[in-house]
Amino acid sequence: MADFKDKVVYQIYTKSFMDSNGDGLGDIPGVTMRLDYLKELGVDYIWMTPFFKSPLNDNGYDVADYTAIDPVFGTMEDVEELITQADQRGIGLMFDMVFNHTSTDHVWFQKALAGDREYQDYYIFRDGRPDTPPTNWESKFGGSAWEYVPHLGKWYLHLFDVSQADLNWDNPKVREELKDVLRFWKNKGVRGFRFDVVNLISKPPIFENDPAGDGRRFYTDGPHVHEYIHELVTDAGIEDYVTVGEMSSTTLDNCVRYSNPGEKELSMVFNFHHLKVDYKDGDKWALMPADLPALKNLFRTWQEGMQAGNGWNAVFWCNHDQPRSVSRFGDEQHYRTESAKMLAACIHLMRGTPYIYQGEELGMTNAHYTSIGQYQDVESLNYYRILLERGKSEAEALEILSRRSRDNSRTPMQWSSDENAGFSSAQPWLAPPENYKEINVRAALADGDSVFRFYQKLIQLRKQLPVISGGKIEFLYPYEPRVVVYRRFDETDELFVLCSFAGEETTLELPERAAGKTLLIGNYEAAAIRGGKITLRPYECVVLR
Ligand code: TEU
Repeated sequence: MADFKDKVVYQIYTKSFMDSNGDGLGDIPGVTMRLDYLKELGVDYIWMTPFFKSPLNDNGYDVADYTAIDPVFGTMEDVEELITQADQRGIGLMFDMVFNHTSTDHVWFQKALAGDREYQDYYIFRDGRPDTPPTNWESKFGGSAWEYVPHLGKWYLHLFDVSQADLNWDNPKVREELKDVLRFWKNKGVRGFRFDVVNLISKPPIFENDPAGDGRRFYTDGPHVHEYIHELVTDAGIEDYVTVGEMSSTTLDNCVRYSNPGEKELSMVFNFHHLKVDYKDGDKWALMPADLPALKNLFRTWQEGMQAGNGWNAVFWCNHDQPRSVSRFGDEQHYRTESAKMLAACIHLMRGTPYIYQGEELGMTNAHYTSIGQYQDVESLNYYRILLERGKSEAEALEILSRRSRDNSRTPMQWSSDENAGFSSAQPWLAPPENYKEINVRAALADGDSVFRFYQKLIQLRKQLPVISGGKIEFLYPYEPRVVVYRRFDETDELFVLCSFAGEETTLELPERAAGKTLLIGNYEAAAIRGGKITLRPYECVVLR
């Protein structure tokens, strides 16, 4: 079994990491060019977002051929070279498998459209009239989750974009096809897999309207999901690989099952509940300040719950679908580096495998776009239109996008203060924020106290102290609203982690057992401990040992 508990994964959004051929788009040789940087950071795996053949309506999450490389990103030889070069640096590649749906450009779907009944059963088609979709389910990108095909007299299901048709996992031929995809990449030397929205693959036997919601309660963590994941992993022979499932709107009980080693499903899971504490009434596109007590409670529930069930969390703040964490949960204006470091310590010392999203190790910020023309993301463009239809003004809709758009984390990696942030010799497909002149890799490597150096230390600590990767966790001070406090412990070691999410000083009683312990790592000079109390400065993190 590949060990992953003391490992750290770095996520690369391939389209925005490094452009090697001057077309303004990130590519595979660009990643190979930057491997020494990732080696210096100290990461063990690189998760690359999809670069397979795709029309790129959803930037590669609309796959038209799972075992072919889209020319925009490079060639199969480039992929083989990357795998070799990464391996020489002790870094494993984790590829992103989008198995809930394919692009409607996929040959399977094209055959289905041409009337081939065998391939129609690869997808979820339902006979119907053009004015009545089979259910009232909604796409996660807005609008109906069904699209009518007049010449077939049928609807097909798409939980995401209309160009992303959901696969029929109840069809054993589909499952066999996808096992072959895993075997193909396994034989190429890939050492890990991320499974995109894998908890949506099992649809209910009967499709019915959802009078109270968008239909997700019918297909999320569906009836055969555990059986199908177990079958996929064991038949493809990847039970010993590092695997992570993206679990949309899931439950703790299911995530224990998905990641408990006895189930032989996945190594670990992403859940997103902690990234919805600033969704007003659960609506991503309705703004409200982050509910910090709710955040603390979610951390405690999931960390202690997964521990109790012997499950395993992927711990993260950001990815290619989320706004930048320092802009969302920190204070990028007044305490950017302090809050970036605090956010890092908060999750890197928890029980789980940490994921660093490209640029997070620099404290990169949201895009700060001011016009709709700057946005590219299909979900954001759909919701801009929907927000206007709901009566929001253009200014209100742009304010919401500036806080919630997935483009916030998809701006080019900021390598230097050179033109285009050193990402490309051409105009990048998405504009970097102006702050790339100050926030970039070259500056970070030259600064011994940079956010980058802080991440390096956290990664080193994970390798040095078994209590971090293998110790137990207990959350403390549940009623302290703005400071996350937890204890990590095993038979021989004990850490206390205190992370303030407040923009001003906060003082609290030091945990009794922490008395006499010394500062292991922090983002201010020294911890202000006096008379059994600790005063935390704005966004201060203190780790005592
Ligand atoms: O994301 C699943 C998903 O629901 C995301 O779209 C995200 O949670 C949502 O945008 C938040 O509002 C996966 C991929 O990570 C995402 O990039 C893809 O667009 C999506 O699946 C479809 O493949």
